[in-house]
Amino acid sequence: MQRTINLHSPVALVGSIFFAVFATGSAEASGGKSAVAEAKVHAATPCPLLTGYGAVGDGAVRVATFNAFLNRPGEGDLLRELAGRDSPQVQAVSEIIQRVRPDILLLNEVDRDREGKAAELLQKNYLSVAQRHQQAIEYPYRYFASANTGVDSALDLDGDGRLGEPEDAYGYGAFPGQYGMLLLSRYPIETTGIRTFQNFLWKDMPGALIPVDYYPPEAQKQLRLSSKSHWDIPVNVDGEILHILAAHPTPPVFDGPEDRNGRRNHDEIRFWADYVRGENYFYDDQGRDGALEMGARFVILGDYNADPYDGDTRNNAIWQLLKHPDIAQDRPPGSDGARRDAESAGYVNVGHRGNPAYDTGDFNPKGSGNLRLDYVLPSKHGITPRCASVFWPAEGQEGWDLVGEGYPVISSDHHLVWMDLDIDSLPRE
Ligand SMILES: [Ca+2]
Ligand SMILES: [Ca+2]
Ligand SMILES: [Ca+2]
Ligand SMILES: [Ca+2]
Repeated sequence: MQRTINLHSPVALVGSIFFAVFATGSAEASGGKSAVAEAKVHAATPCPLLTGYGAVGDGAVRVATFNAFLNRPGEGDLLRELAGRDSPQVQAVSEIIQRVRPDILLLNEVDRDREGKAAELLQKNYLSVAQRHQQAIEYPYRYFASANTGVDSALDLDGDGRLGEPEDAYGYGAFPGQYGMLLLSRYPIETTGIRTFQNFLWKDMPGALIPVDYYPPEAQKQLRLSSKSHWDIPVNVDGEILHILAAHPTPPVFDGPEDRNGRRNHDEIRFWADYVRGENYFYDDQGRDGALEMGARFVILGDYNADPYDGDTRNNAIWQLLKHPDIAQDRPPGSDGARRDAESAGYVNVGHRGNPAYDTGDFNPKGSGNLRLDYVLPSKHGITPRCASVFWPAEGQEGWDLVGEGYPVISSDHHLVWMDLDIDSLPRE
């Protein structure tokens, strides 16, 4: 239906290169006719002419994050859908991945079944299958683990007198693993070094923003910080370790004046800020204490449900990362498609303070409007960021049929964000 544009090589190749340059270049020239001015923030370095999709070259590692909308209403629904090869939405998601060709990719909102079979089926029936005229892509390494979503707390967390609802789980969800996370990698994962923080208690973060007048004392003792999980996954890139720090903090909305979700979103983001700073309060699900080793190389990935300027976060929560002294991020990835989508959709987008070229989520213009929610944030240490972009083609550009106006959803309501990184050697102790 929507998937009608079929460009063949070499036209497709030229189109891809043109788009990569065009998208990042126009993000740099922000504003235009848009009502938003954010002149002080520069766009990410545009990709060099011959570094279009799938042509990283020169040993750079392409790292990406994508909230892929692979969540379904019922337990087992996604598995049934992935058992075939003909879901138009999963095909569109897979084509985007095949076009961008990340080496390391975090997917948010993938329902995790108890055996983690969805990851196998996604690889076998979609990513290993060439979508339209793209090349198949293989991820020999992956990490897919449990999340707090849908895990019942046995408490009435939303205080409505009913137990066992999605709102009463440790993370909002209708069944365990709904809206889970999946890491895919072409480089080996150092499995013995993986740390997860699914069970870390919110109260154990010093100065936690738990709304103490809202939650009864027994709930405060039991609440977990992470709405899904927080993962520290060491990936071995040709002998150099890159820590992938993955999370998906709760949206700061769907709450009341106590702002319980806004407070949790803030602290879920704070978790990484403190972790890379070397604070000492952490303990993981594997029984080890402590923060990230000082001087380690890392990239923070995921949908953080927090725009730097707009939306409903508490105390502009994402600035805990965007202004962090150990994180290299002053040039956001952008796209021409995001800028033009905000212009054509209008409504609340017109009043947004953030540069629309940096938005990654395409939402109801009469609701939240488009927001920048998805992040690839590398450490200053041991990494040189090269170029970056958001897969959001504008109308008329190649690939627009994979994203469209945003509603109805063709691939996802979020867009894939990617960045090419040079891995620099670290001094050996
Ligand atoms: Ca309830
Ligand atoms: Ca709120
Ligand atoms: Ca916006
Ligand atoms: Ca839209």
